[in-house]
Amino acid sequence: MTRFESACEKYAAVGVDVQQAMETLQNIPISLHCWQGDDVLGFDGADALSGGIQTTGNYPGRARTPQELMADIEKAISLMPGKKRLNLHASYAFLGGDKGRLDRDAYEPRHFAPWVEFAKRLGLDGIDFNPTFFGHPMVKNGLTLSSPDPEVRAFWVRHGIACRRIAQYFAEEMGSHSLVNVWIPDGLKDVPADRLSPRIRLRQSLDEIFAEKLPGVVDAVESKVFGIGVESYTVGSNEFYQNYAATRGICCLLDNGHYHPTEVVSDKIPSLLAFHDKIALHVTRGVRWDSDHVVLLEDELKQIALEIVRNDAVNKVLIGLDYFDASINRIGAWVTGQRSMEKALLYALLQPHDALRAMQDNAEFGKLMYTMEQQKMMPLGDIWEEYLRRQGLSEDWYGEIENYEHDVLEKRA
Ligand code: RNT
Ligand code: ZN
Repeated sequence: MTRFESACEKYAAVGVDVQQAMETLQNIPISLHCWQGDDVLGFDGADALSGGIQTTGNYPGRARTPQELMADIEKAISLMPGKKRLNLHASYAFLGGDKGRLDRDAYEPRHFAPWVEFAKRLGLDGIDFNPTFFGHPMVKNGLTLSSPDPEVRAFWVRHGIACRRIAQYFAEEMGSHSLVNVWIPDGLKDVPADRLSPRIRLRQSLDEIFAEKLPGVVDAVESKVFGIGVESYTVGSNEFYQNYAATRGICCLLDNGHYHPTEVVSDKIPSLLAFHDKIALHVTRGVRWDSDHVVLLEDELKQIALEIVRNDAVNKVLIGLDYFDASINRIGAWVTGQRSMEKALLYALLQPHDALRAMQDNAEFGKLMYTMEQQKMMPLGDIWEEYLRRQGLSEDWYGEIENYEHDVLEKRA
């Protein structure tokens, strides 16, 4: 008997169908953030990151052109199991002759045509999109959609509108929805005199951006608790966006690096599922001040996956990754994070949820605790290796990263 067969028996004994779990996992799309490859700079002119987010490190081999970024994404994807989507930012436009001529409020679908071609060639499930409200001179005093300056606000509203149209084009081309996620850096370093007016202006700006009905677009808003240099006040707070999303019938995007340290996204998922038929995630790992470390298979990640799986929400929770590490091989970082998410989902898919729920309902709490602890010692790794093997992959992948570093990245001096 192979290790896999023996593992299947153990899972069968607790009522878990391993084949079914592997099949489900292979069909859960994970949206892959393009910005891990170039330290979130994009290709439309920014030379530094701004807006309270920061990459640290200068590991050699950062992608400097769209072509390099595509090659790196392709390499990363070749080592990732499961179904993948591509998550782009507006700053990754192919501007060609329009560089310096057209600004972000005038980007068009054609500036993203090479990405569509790329995503189709790689057989990706769809393309998600993000307006880029940072790294640009029209961010005035750290503000965009909540600015008191009507010109600043109008510029960024036009950007939001343009981005939703680009996303509609992605949806039509790819035959799959496009999630458009609005995150803005707006906030203040120190104590505000007025916390309400910026929020009223943000509400108004968002209403203008979302006015057009676009059937392929799934709109989302992403809250944050604070950013570097924006410590005292964030306009787009959790309460602001949850109320906004609920009243406008759009989606909340939960980034698990964006909450107070003892708040957990795993508990927010079922709270929102009681009211929303879709939720979006930015899966990341917060470490002290940084909200964007590479995703690892940690307890909270497992809890997030459990809430998705046990609530039958695999089609309701749109999973995207959001982290950026410039201090290690960037492609390896991409793969480690994506595989961690896959492992967490597999862990969650291999649990006897009906039996566990019955124990809770019957108030058999001691037995529930005992059974949940048992799950932690099950032979997950044997199933994972078989899952990889069926997709022509294995756990032994870092050599490929080292070769690519040697053959490609080191030549980008
Ligand atoms: C920033 C947000 C946002 C960005 C990306 C680049 O705190 O998490 O999602 O990380 O849009
Ligand atoms: Zn995020």
